[in-house]
Amino acid sequence: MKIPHEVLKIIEDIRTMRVRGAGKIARTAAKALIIASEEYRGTSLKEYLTYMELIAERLKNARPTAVSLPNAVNYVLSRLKKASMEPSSTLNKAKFIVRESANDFIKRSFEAIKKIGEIGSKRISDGEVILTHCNSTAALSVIITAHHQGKHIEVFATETRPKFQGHITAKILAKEGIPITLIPDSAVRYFMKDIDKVIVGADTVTANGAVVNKVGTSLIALAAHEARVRVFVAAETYKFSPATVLGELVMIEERDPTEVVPPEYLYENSEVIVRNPAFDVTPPEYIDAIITEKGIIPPQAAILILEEEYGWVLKDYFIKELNFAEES
Ligand code: RUB
Repeated sequence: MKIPHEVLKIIEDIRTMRVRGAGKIARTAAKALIIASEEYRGTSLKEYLTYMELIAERLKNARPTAVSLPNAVNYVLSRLKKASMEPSSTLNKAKFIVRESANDFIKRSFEAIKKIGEIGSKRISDGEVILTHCNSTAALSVIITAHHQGKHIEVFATETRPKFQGHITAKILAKEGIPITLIPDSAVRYFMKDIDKVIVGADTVTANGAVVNKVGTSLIALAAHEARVRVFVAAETYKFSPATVLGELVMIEERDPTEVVPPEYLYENSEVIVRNPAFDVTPPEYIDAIITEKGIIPPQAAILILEEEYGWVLKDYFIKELNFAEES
């Protein structure tokens, strides 16, 4: 079965980071499922389901760390599978379910970001200086909402090597009229004395409340902890990872070394190993609160969000594990 060109392009855009940021990756994957579904030209529901599962797998493997990606894909696929098990199911109905649930995911995602802005901005006081890392739509929603409420805030943004997503953040905030200072990542501890709060986004939140976000986040949290500066994470509930409830680890993406040094450097210094992890893990002890669209929670309460949002998925996991244990 052929994967449509447009869907292959989306997978490539996610892999090469033309589409980036956990939320946008998730929404784009949902959109790709709609395109794939509409492009299916066959007449067999069974074949269509196999085709959609193949596309879902390819999308999920485009980048490994942000759980928002498999969560978005599973949101659509689980609804598709459930509907297609009904005796009255048809290919047209199945296509309708994909379109409806993918659009529903995208709509909920935007609503969550807005709500996070409303909830999180209440934690920002007039006159505060905020530090942010990388480029997170959820974290920016908090900052920009506080600014729109008339609070006079100032922001420090890290450059975020090696891909410089901090430059995007600085540009967005400057356009909003928020005083913004761009600093090298390595200057975070130097400036921490001037910071009132750290606000970052998340790619994945684990069951024990650890936050996986752009590499460097854990160092910032460490410096903030030392200076008694509070650390807030803005994360929609689809960034919580159900698999981690069973102890599954989050895979940290390592990208090409040529994002860190030019190819000539690698060629001329073949004995030098250059590594480029894209994310790191901040333990819950270094996080004061996670701002979700459902409210603000201490990181240790991540499991409650997982139970509420993914209880049914977890039940499936547990049944599979139980069957496996009985069989072996
Ligand atoms: C982006 C990054 C962001 C989170 C949250 O990494 O780490 O902080 O994805 O972003 P990359 P958002 O640039 O490698 O994708 O709040 O926009 O979902």
